[in-house]
Amino acid sequence: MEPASLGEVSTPGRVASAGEGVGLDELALAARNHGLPLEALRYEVTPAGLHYVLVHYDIPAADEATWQLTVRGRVRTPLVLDMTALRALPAVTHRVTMECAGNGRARLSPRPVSQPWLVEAVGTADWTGVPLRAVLAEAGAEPDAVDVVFTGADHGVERGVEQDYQRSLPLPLARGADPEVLIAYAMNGLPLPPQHGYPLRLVVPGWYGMAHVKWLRDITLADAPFTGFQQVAAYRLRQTPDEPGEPVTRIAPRALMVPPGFPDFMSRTRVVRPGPVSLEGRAWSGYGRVTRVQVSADGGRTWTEAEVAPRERRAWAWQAWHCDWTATPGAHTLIARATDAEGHAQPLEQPWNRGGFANNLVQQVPVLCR
Ligand SMILES: Nc1nc2c(c(=O)[nH]1)N[C@H]1C(S)=C(S)[C@@H](COP(=O)(O)O)O[C@H]1N2
Ligand SMILES: [Mo]
Repeated sequence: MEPASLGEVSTPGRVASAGEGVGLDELALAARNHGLPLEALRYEVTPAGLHYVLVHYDIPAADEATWQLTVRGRVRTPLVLDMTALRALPAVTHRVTMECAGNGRARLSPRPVSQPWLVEAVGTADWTGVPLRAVLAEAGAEPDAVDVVFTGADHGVERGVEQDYQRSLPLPLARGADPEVLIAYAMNGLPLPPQHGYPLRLVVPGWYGMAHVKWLRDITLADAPFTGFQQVAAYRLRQTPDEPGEPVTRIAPRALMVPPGFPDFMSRTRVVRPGPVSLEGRAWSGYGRVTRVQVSADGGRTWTEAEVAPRERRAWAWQAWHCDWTATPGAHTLIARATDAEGHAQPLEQPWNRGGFANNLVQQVPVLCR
């Protein structure tokens, strides 16, 4: 469980000094990894090309004709599955909202230096594939298996540690039915696009993006908790570099608004006309249903309850919301705030940690009415 067992010592992530702007290294990441254009919140299912993308290393070369998924480790029957074998198994489709754990990072102060997301690292897709539990049942877990390690075909160096992208899930979650983890080969009814994991990826409904391993090539059952880089060095909530920290897991609640009116090119400030404005958006939480979305037009002094669409049981997609606002001439800041069935609500002050994870500060939308 010690980060030292990585075999290679990782250097801590960097935190920007006071007043230091986003650097060219961060711009290079931001130019490769794109967010959801917020006006695309209009779509219940995000068109694949508008879904956010986050790739740590390179998109690997992949060919579904020769792709193999191995299942090994603490199993009774090791498996080698090609795409034909996987497609022959009963398929299911789940609509899942996925969000990067670093969403919101760029607004933190001091800023953790990494992919500088504002609020747009989210998307919802219909993922089709085979339930992970069906494949695990076919392989048969040995009684001492506790953790399931997923390996992608991409390879790189991160904070000094050379690695394949790997993450694990505890066995009970991996073979659970709610959420049902998928080995997905289709997104919105078509083969996965290269950037989203072609030809195979994991989908872990309700969990932040890092768990959804793309370009999935191996599943290994282990008799001890996995201590790889992405599990114990990255994706931990820490205040200092040397504490072990808590693991990043499920998605904290968030509401986002379809930007009203039209934008100013550089500032993105919204311009609306005086009179009634219909505000709408989406809200989600990895802890269950969103029960409440509130909107403020006066910086959080007074709140209006938005109408929130219901969510099906065992569904892991965002819910639509809307409310009406009467715009008066002048500058305004609109704020949207979600609360879920477990009572988690978006904070009005942002939670800081060294990785800049799970910052679900309420969204603030500057609007000029004229
Ligand atoms: N193999 C592999 N899987 C990966 C990643 C990666 O870099 N390599 N990035 C993870 C992270 S941090 C996120 S947020 C999601 C992003 O998925 P998307 O690009 O399909 O939106 O993929 C996850 N799965
Ligand atoms: Mo991410």
